[in-house]
Amino acid sequence: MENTEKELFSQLAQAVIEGKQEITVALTNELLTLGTEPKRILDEGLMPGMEVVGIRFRDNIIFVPQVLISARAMKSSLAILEPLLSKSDISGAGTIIIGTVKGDIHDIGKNIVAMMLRSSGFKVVDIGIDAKVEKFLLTAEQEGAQILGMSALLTTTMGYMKTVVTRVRDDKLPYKIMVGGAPISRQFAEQIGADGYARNATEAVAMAKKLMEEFKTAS
Ligand code: B1M
Repeated sequence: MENTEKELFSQLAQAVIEGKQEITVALTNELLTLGTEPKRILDEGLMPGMEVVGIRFRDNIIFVPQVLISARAMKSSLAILEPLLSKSDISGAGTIIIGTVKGDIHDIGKNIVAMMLRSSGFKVVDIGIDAKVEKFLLTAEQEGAQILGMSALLTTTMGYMKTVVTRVRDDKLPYKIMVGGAPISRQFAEQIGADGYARNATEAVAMAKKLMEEFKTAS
């Protein structure tokens, strides 16, 4: 059983690398039928596959069209896992607005973070990609949110996070701000004045819980 799982994880990673959507879906369903936890399918099959895609893209072995095909395959599997990972949108844990910042269209990591936050009982309002400061603030006000979560994957877009932080502080808004994404570091988060940084979706859940406590204490 363990061997079968291991083999299927490796086939799933390979299917993402090759952008084979139907195989990705079939392997995801096969693992679920075996009783594999959805989070393990994500961590041990899909993510290692996308990691290889990133390395090959960086090294000019593959190009944007291939990356898009891999992203599409990964997303089709995430669509199956999402309802299993996400409990409910209506909960008392608090409300988080999440988006990929202006100029940036990468959303796979953000979607995973949103999914994991939902599975931990938060209400998550996803404002999508290329999100401007006005969108973050308007949605936060409409939803009565406590936390703003920003994702960026490009060194050219990460700077926009500071625009949002500055606006929140200048307008004396109460929101706690959490940032993440491949080029983001704890040091960068501190430098721009964000309240928290998370390296991955698991850390994002822990950080959101911490910030929610801080919000309650401050208000
Ligand atoms: Co893009 N791309 N891309 N790309 N792409 C990167 C980011 C790059 C590092 C690739 C490389 O060169 N190795 C590089 C950036 C270089 C840099 O800035 N220094 C790059 C580039 C250059 C570009 C374009 C400029 C390419 C071009 O057009 N010439 C272009 C930019 C478009 C734009 O945004 N304006 C572009 C386009 C694309 C695609 C559209 C083809 C596609 C995106 C599809 C999609 O998202 N719908 C794509 C992809 C897929 C990638 C790579 C290969 C994979 C990203 C990914 O999905 N990773 C990426 C290489 C890489 O990152 N290694 C790359 C998997 C995902 C699960 O991880 O997003 O890191 P990640 O999320 C993690 C953590 O970061 C964290 O938790 C997540 C789960 O563990 N996290 C948070 C993320 N957000 C968080 C928020 C939080 C907390 C934690 O709190 C709120």
